[in-house]
Amino acid sequence: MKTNLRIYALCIAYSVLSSFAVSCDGEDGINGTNGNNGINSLVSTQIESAGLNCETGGLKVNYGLDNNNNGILDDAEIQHFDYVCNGENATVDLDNLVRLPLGSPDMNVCSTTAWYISPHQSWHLQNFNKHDYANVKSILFVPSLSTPTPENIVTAELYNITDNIPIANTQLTHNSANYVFKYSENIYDALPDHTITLGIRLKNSKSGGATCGTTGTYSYLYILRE
Ligand SMILES: [Ca+2]
Repeated sequence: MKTNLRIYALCIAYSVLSSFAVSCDGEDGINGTNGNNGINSLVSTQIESAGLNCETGGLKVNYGLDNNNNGILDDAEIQHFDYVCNGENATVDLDNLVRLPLGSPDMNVCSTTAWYISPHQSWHLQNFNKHDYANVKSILFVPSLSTPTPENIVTAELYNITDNIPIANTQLTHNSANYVFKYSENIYDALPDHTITLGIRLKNSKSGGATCGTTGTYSYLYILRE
């Protein structure tokens, strides 16, 4: 049994190192009969966009056992994961990070599940054009979010006020009273080529009572340059 476990552990280690799925057969039993086949260990990878986990993007590598033997590492089978980030050893070069303020000061949306966006100009980012910035590697939507009602989920979305449409792939959620920064994926391609005014819109998952979602004092558009 210990030998089987050692072989099995070696199989997992091998599969992790090689990034391939491998089949780990059990060792022959004492009486010459084959042991039970082990469960395949699988590795899957997915692209990780630039953000909180990888400043400049990279890969998310998932590890686990194929418990239902379908040859696929299903979500429920993922036992642990690592991030392999591009330029992992590089330090963040703040000289190449432009932080444009959005939604400052705070916006407080209470007792409504409908989208709300502030009508005030000072809560918006005026005259933004992504082509005004040279050597852009990625652009991230980084709102600060909080909700004091634990069962409520607040959703923030970056909104193109000029054209009256949301920016794709920018919905971010939070359900704690702690103010935290949330990071979108790279939205460079989702931003239009012309000059626009951008704002944050908010909604709650629950209505009534003291249900509120709010942005913090600072929310940003991050522009990361080469
Ligand atoms: Ca499976």
